[in-house]
Amino acid sequence: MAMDAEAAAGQGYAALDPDSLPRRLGGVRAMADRIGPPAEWRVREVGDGNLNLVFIVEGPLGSVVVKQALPYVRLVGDSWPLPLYRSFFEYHALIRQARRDPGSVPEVLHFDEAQALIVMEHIAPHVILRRKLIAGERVAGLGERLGRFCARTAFRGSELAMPSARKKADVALFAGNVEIPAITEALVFTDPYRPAPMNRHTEGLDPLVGRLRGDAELKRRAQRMLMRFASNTETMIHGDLHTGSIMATDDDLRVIDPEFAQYGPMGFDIGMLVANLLMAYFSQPAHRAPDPAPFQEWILGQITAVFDAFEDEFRHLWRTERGGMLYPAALFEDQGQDSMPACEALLREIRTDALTVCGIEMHRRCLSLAHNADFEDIADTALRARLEARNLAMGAELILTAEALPDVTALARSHNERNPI
Ligand code: SR1
Ligand code: MG
Repeated sequence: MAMDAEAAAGQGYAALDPDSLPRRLGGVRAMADRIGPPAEWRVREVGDGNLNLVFIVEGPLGSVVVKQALPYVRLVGDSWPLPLYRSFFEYHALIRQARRDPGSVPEVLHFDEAQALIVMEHIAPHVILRRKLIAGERVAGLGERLGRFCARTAFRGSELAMPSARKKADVALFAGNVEIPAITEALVFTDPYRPAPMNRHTEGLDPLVGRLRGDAELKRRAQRMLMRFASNTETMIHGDLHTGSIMATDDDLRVIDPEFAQYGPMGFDIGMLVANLLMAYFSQPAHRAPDPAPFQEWILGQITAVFDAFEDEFRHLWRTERGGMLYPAALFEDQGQDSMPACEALLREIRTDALTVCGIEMHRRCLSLAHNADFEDIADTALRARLEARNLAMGAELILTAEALPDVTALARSHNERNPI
């Protein structure tokens, strides 16, 4: 069981800094073995996320990353306390993801629960995918690799594949992660649709924001999705799979930062991922002028690949690894019946959830607390508002039409031509 922040404080939790790190972690065998003697370590703090400290530690033999949770939200400050135990869940999520999709996440070298820190493989020369997309850099096989990751983690973390007792024990373990999902429950699903204290949006968007908040059907659907997010434990989800949670080179990638992991709906991760690819798409006119179209089309191709790879891999796992209590062969193949229509029906439900989550994530990144650099880096606020408005309008259409499974890329092209403000 994860210890809470107070218990950890009782065991001497203290935030690291570049000076104290070699002294305090010098005795960690896994680090010295990997990078060499502590006396020769060089330490840089590189965290630019919303929550944690992240250090790159280099020695004569190599480098590692040390990620340490802070007892508050870094983005906001110590007025918003946050349990250190998120590091425990990140550790448990990383080792599960490594089993369910080998090679997809950094290798964990050491975990210290009381210090809320994980020492892991330094993924280099990879950079944060969001930065590559803003810079117009392609990643070969991006959508296919991420679609497969989502399918493997979704399928193998569910009772389609896992023994029921083990899955239920895991659900119980992750149910201890309360405050972190609460961030998503508020910032993602609820705050965009009300004037919450920490919200902000670009000047010029008021009329559109008013229309979204005035749409009771839209809010009903967002709340229905929240109910499924909070109570449907289909599989272990990453929980925060945006383009800042992926590190990439031109032909390789790793998924990082699963501290928001919980058991939840299978469509959640692909929905959030596709939303962030769409925000990269809609922001391109500001980053790639005068001709954003070629890179925008490449992004849309990756979105198609995410869905295709997810569904192809899911079908493959359905045929080859369906050993859990759900949809057993005893009910289908053993009685001479094809189970693939059941698989296709499930995939349609997953896609409906994904499209709904996608629309909600497109809203929260422009209206709630944590915005995306894709739009935030646009200094011209009139241009930013115009591009964010396209994104907001498409998000609303996705939420309202998800059950009809609209063609995401056609919808994106169409909204890219409109000016809703
Ligand atoms: C207060 S945390 C804000 C956001 O940062 C994380 O990466 C999650 O996306 C969260 O919603
Ligand atoms: Mg993160």
